[in-house]
Amino acid sequence: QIPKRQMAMVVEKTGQPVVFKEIDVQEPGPDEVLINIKYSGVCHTDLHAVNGDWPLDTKLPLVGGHEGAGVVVARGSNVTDVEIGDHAGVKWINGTCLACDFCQQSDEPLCSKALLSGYTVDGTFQQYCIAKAAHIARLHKDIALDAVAPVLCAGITVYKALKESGARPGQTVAIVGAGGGLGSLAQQYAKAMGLRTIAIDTGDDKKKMCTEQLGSYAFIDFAKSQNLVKDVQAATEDGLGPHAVVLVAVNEKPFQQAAEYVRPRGTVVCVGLPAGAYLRAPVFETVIKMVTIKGSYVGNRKDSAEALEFFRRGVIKAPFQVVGLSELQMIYDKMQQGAIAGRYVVDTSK
Ligand code: 8ID
Ligand code: ZN
Repeated sequence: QIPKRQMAMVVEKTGQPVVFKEIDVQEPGPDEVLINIKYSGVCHTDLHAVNGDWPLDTKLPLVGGHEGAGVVVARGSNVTDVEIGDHAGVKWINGTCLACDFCQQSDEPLCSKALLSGYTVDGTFQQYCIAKAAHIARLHKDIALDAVAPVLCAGITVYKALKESGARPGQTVAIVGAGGGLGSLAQQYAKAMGLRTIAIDTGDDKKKMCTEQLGSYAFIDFAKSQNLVKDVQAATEDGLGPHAVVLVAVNEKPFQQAAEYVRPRGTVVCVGLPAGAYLRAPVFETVIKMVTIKGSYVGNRKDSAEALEFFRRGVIKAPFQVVGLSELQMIYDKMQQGAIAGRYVVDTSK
């Protein structure tokens, strides 16, 4: 009952609108599964892929998407621990070699042979998607497939970044880009982990969402602030700044401000990937404040399972809107303008 043809959103040429068209359904290889994707979140990474603005080439033509939740409909001959009918998620890390130095130490995202869903292999903006069985996310059947989709990249990524920040319960973390997909989930994970959050983004809709729905105790509008560094520090009880900063904005500027307002001994975690951007920090303050600046890249299989378990327990609730897969270009246009509060999820049946 698996069809031979299906609908998909295809990037035919970088920098051009995506095309809604019929394509072949692929067959899984020996170590792969075929997943009937029901819903997929739309991440800003998908827009970077369409724009081709990263120093890493995509395959072309490309089916984007890497936050796909659905049902396993076929499996390869070597796959024994996944059943037909199981619910599963396709993540950014589609597969890795499982043998290199990094894979052996559960740093699979650092594997040089990693296959990237919706970037170097076709992703989840189609009805049937292939993934390496070893890396699929296992989803309990009581989890709603639309709501969990954004967790598969945004959730896992911010959960890992918060762990990498070293912030401990009771401490304060600034979330920069708080109104977007990663940012909205970051506030929810931080809250569940016992952290307090300062949200930084722009606009009254995002302010309302961050402070009334997502649990941040302060919101700083970067477009209105006259002195962002001072305002962020002033938002902490003792004025010394947040213990950690998680940067999920898609702009270079905030990456050049964070080290200035982070607390002495604090950690700046870079997650957002603005095209062509460079980090900048004053050497003097970085040294005498003993600041740590680091990057964080998605999560390994265990981070993924942990992030999903937080969600299954019902402690992570982030706003999302569902539209048909055929409306993907509209989402990209809004995302380009920074006009999305939270996450869009596409329904692959429409
Ligand atoms: O593993 C990783 N490191 C990883 C995983 C997933 C995604 C990295 N990413 C990257 C994406 O490729 C993208 O570059 O994280 C970035 C954010 O992805 P997103 O959350 O999916 O993007 P979004 O929904 O468009 O949200 C971005 C937010 O940043 C705000 C915007 O207003 C928007 O709400 N923002 C911008 I643009 N400039 C800002 C600034 N100066 C800002 N917020 C605060 N200060
Ligand atoms: Zn993503």
